[in-house]
Amino acid sequence: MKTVFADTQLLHAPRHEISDGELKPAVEIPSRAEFVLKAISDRKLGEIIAPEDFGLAPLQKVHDAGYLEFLERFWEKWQAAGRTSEAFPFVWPVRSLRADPVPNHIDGQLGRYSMDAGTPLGENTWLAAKASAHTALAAAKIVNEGAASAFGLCRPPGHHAGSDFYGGYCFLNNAAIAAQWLRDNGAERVAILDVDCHHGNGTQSIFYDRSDVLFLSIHADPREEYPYFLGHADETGTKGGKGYTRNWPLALGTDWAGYAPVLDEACHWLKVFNPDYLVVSLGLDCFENDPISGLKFKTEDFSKLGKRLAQAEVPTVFLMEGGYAVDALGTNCVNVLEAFEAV
Ligand code: OKP
Ligand code: ZN
Repeated sequence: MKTVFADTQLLHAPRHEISDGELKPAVEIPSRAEFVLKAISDRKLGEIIAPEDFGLAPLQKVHDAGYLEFLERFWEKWQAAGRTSEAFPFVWPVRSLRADPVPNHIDGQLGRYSMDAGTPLGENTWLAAKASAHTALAAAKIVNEGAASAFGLCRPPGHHAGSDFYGGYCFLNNAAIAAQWLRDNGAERVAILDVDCHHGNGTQSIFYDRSDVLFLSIHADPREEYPYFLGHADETGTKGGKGYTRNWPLALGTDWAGYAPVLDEACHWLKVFNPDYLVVSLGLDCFENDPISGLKFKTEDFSKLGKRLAQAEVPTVFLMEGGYAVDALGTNCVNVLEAFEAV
């Protein structure tokens, strides 16, 4: 299986995040990608290639123009305001407050275009996020050209980012951008299966009223786990998209034995939908030793996941999302990909 990765993705190197009432060391860090790259070459998964430049058009099909401009201009405005460190928002247009007009002040813009204070935005975030999206697009293109699968080593991740907001370490929704690009390049139906431990709220919201992109997500119950405000079982789509979103919130502590039947159910709906392509939002944070998540996969369970996904027999684009147990990240990731190819 080919892997796509751009060195530019390493330039987003956050120092801290706001967590547990403290400024703690950031966990979504460049070494995540480096550990995965090492496992890919150690285990000879296949060639690692850099993405071509897809420009902004495929990003603009998913994201709000004002939001993209905010990301692109952020650092310049931040510096003009005399700030030198990475940024965190601290005020949001919740309920009774107005999201529009978009404020002129950079502190107002940070709140208008974000969902949490746990996602540092820095000097090179835009460049790295854009490269991560281009990595997703290049992986989609490989599969669109006839390969059975490809892996986009996306980092920063994407599934929490909505059309006009960032959060959960995500800035551009790589999976949504790839799915939309496949739709625009010949596919009639694209399915997205999100197996990250956290609900992919951004991806869900982008496709919530559409029937051409199926969104399936298995994750820790949002009553107990980030992102807390989306991902419940009764969210199934709206308008023409009714029935084209499905969520399986799981109890904290769920292991492979509890997960496997749910995955079978998701694969059943995948089969019913009969997509041209499958995009897997591949979070590796269901791992039992992950520092920030509540599910209990063992290392060998990631191989079972890869094997089960292969049985769907759909051309598949894997895009990395979360996973923060860095020393095990490469092994767990390649376990999925290698088992998928072995079927
Ligand atoms: C992103 B992805 C823990 C803070 C957790 C947010 C988690 C974002 C997960 N004290 N902050 O889905 O892996
Ligand atoms: Zn996650």
